[in-house]
Amino acid sequence: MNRSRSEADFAAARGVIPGGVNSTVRAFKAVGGTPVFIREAQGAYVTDVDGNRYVDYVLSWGPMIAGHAHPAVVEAIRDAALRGTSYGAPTEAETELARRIAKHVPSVELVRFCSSGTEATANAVRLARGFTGREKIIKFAGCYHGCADPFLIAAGSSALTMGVPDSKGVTAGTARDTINVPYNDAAAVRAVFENNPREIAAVIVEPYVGNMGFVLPQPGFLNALRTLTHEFGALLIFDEVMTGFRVGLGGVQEREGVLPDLTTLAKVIGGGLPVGAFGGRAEVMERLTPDGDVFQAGTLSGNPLAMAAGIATLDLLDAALYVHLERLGTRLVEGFASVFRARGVPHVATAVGSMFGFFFTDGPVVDLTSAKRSDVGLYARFFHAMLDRGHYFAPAQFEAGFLSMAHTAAEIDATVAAAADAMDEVYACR
Ligand code: KE4
Repeated sequence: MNRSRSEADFAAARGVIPGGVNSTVRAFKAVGGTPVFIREAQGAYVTDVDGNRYVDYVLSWGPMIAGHAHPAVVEAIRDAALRGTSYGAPTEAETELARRIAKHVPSVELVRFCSSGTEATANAVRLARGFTGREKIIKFAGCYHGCADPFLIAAGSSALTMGVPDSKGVTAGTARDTINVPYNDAAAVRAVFENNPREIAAVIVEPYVGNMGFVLPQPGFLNALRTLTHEFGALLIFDEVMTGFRVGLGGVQEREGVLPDLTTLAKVIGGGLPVGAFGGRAEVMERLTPDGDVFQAGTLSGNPLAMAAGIATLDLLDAALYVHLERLGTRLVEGFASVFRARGVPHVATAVGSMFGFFFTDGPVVDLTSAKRSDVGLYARFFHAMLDRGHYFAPAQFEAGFLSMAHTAAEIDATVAAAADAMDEVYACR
């Protein structure tokens, strides 16, 4: 497949943008090769600058559940843009989108908008610290909450009391206040609470993980986090930036019946435009400025075009859609499983709502340690073999896959057929 223009574009971009990209994962470092530069996208497909067309399972890392350039979303953005693009003043559209989120997400009574998932999680942690008067947070190894300093922390040697920076530029002081524990390990969470009495402000978790590959909670894990945070006086934050309006209208918290104190959202609620949001119980949210004492601000928070795109997108979603998308996702992962099984390729594959994922390991994958046992070299070869056949997956093993309203059984079956051919190419040559 000729991608010479992407190669030229990448060289040009690197002359003026660090690494040639504006978000790290786009650089294809995890799979090698040159990132594909996109010219346009329609429905379930993206087209690169060389004119190659791909079935898109990245969907901008989640936002495009309506499919690319959905007419209703494009029209809503156009109508809004004709009335101006930003005012820095409140608008009715912000109230309209907030009402939709409060209606669908069970734990959300009040919601504040910002412009990215990182802003949402960073503000949610500040709010939890302000509300509890405590400073430390617990997060889970392999869960990603955006690129704010408190989250770029790895487990430290004294794993029960403090973390270590996971990026240059993050200070030891910041790392001291973030404690990493293994996902699905409620006992480790209890131990951290007992080792840090009355110091933990919040536990933040991806209730279904999309950032170490697609990994689900073990039965009872989310309930255990709810019980532990109540017992020790900390807030529970569900980071549903990726799962919100992805695994169902009410997210993981509705599917699992576990209500957090705060929820972070982004991606789908912006319909592809920059939006983040954090919301929860009124008692907590009312601590935000201007009425409360926990500061938050943002020039483009609640931007009218982003609100219009979000409202138009959410108004396309209903419960039946998620049943349909989960059927498509199941068709895909079962098709993959039959391809991999027929070739003796160790694998685990999962689909829930409009998300899916697969690992090349004989599983089970329950945390970062077990996820890292997967064959990332095989994933990279499979990724490129599929890309060359016109099927675009996440350019990294430790990500999730997504479906949209525009995907049909025809795309799924074509992808499964391509996977058989791709795996013959890459697995035979091991
Ligand atoms: P943003 O700041 O990228 O809008 O959101 C950060 C974030 C927070 N929480 C969760 C659960 C997330 O998945 C994300 C962002 N997801 C990545 C995909 N792994 C976005 C892709 C990228 O970084 O370019």
